[in-house]
Amino acid sequence: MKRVITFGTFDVFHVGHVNILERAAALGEYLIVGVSSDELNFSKKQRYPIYSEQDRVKIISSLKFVDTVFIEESLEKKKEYIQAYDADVLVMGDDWAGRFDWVGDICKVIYLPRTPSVSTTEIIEIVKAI
Ligand code: C2G
Repeated sequence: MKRVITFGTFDVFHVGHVNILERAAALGEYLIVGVSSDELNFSKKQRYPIYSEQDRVKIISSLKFVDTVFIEESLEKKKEYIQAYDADVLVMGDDWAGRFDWVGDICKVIYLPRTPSVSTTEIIEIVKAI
């Protein structure tokens, strides 16, 4: 059984998130998702997510093509997570292309094209302008 792992913040959940999770799930039989902690998001983007990590975990856990969800505390712990969850494939969107090639010695790494024209940042800007 091929086990796929992917990571993300998945804040203000949108169709681009659904698409990547669905495509990641289709690459194997079991999908594991690491949801970035609020603190990790702050360190990456200098702001806290709109939705708390508990709520983001609840949303991702409710999806029918997701099997296991955990909180990702650090980008540098990728290999530990891959080993702990026994993943065969790491999937990320191509905005991360090349950035996780360093785990390629323990699992396959695949970057999938992002869904165009939808992003959390853009949604926040649109809502702010209303
Ligand atoms: N994504 C996508 N299409 C979009 C928006 C996002 O395919 N229009 C994908 C991203 O490429 C990523 C996943 O959805 O693979 C989650 O995106 P984010 O929530 O923006 O995740 P990010 O903050 O980049 O965190 O360890 C890696 C990080 O935790 C990724």
